Amino acid sequence: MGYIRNKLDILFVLILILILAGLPIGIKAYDQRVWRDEIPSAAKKFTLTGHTQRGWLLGEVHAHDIISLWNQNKSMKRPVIEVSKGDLVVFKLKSSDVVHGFSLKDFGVFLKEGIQPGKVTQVSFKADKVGTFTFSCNAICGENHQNMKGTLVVKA
Ligand SMILES: [Cu+2]
Repeated sequence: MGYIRNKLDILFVLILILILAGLPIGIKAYDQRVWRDEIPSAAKKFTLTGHTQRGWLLGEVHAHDIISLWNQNKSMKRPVIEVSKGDLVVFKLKSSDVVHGFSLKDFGVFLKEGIQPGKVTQVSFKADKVGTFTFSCNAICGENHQNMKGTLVVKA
């Protein structure tokens, strides 16, 4: 009987190892599938990181960047993003400090919930009209909140 028990124990451990090893692989596969389903590869993707002193920063911002950003002059940046008419545009929105918001009313984008630090909020829309449009932060985030803006240019 003791012999069978040991065999069952080994089996149990093997199953446990399989689950532990398989879980991350499964999660990764699931993420990739969701990602692929949601965003066609032809979409124009941009990452915007909100910063209370510097406004919208194009791209990822890392911890060491934030420290140097605080030490630089406090002028707000206003990024300009260019796309073409008909593009599917995806913004990955992040925050480097406090809760920010995002609004691009010309394309019906208006976040009701804020962009939490450490999380990614994604918005997408079809750039179906030509022109120059302004996006902004729609969550009161500090003294420079009103200046936290950027420009989207949709070319013909
Ligand atoms: Cu903000």
